[in-house]
Amino acid sequence: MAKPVLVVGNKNYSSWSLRPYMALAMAGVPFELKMIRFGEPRFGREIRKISSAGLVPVLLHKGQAIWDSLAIIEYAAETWPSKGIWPKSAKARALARSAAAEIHSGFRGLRDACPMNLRRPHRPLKGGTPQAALKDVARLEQLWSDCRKAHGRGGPFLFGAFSAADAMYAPVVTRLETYAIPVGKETKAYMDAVLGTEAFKAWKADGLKEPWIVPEDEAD
Ligand SMILES: N[C@@H](CCC(=O)N[C@@H](CS)C(=O)NCC(=O)O)C(=O)O
Repeated sequence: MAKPVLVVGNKNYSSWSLRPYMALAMAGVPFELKMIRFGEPRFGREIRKISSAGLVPVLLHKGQAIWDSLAIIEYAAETWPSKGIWPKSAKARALARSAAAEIHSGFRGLRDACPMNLRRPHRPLKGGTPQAALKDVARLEQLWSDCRKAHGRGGPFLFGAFSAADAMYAPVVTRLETYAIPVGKETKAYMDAVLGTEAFKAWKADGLKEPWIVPEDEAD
């Protein structure tokens, strides 16, 4: 059967693309990647040929286009149930889904001030980290600690083994590192676990080779 194709944007910048990539790659689902570059007219034309939403990521599978990072992850969890994309226990799964939904629709303060930009030198924003972003970081640390306390035994990730919740938070982890935002020891250990995965390292290595600059995602 043909492998699914995950259509993504520039690896250096596309935080939404990184999420389903991490979920599929860490679960061991075989898939191909196709990249459509931001910032040129071809992007709009190409992406609209496969999805009327006009945004990446999109998963192409069995003649269908599934768009939106969280919808792709849910589709993958249903399509490859043995891969353990969500945690096994119903209690952990409910918390993981809440955490995933929270990042999907929230944390605007941090996301707006600190766009994902893997090649940016690791240093704080010149004007300092805005209050709204710091408030989001405090919430992140609380949430991650709650998940780890309740379900983190057996591995370094939010629910022990890597799950969709970690995939959804992977771009935020990169932002904490890139913008040198101070965090506690527990948070740092979690960040190291995500940044140390082979899947993330491979994505980042490709991202660092990309020569293209997207000015709106370059924050000083
Ligand atoms: N909520 C969507 C957001 C997708 C999104 O905003 N994608 C951005 C890239 S990270 C995009 O395609 N931008 C291109 C554009 O706006 O033209 C998801 O979860 O997939």
